[in-house]
Amino acid sequence: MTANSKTEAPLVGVIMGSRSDWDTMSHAVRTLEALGVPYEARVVSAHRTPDLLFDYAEAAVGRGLQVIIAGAGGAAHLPGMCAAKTRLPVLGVPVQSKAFNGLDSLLSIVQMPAGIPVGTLAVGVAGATNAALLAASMLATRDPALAERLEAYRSAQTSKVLDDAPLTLPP
Ligand code: RP5
Repeated sequence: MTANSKTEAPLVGVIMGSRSDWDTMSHAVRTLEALGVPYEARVVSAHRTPDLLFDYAEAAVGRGLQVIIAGAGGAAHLPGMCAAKTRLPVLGVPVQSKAFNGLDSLLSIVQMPAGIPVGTLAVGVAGATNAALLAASMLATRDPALAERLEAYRSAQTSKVLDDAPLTLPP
């Protein structure tokens, strides 16, 4: 791994509505670290800190961010409101909620009106992981070294599946 995802200027902003989203969103960060993608991670709430959200989204381009990953649960307005305030691609991660298992989060994020897109991922850990992989894919179109690391990551994943012992019936 040549890139240092912790010390270089962040290219991906990972934001989440609450600290309670970290169990899910940490998987996005873990994946960005595995790929050597510089990132920052912050709690920014659409409802509880709306002015901070607007400031963050408005400053994102000028600060050099290239993709924003936004995770939230329940009435999950964070990704959509963030997308409304920046031209950067916003990837939305629906966090699994207690009340409706994340269906509320998913519908809040995916049903954007035409004109302001949010790339919506799966509910929960799979969505957080894939948001990071998608962000890396976007950045890799202009970063050959990252493209190589991404291909190595995918090859390792393929090998792991192929190398797993064959399934056998329990005794
Ligand atoms: C949303 O409300 C957050 O994204 C979180 O998923 C949910 C619950 O937040 P807490 O009450 O746990 O802080 O804004």
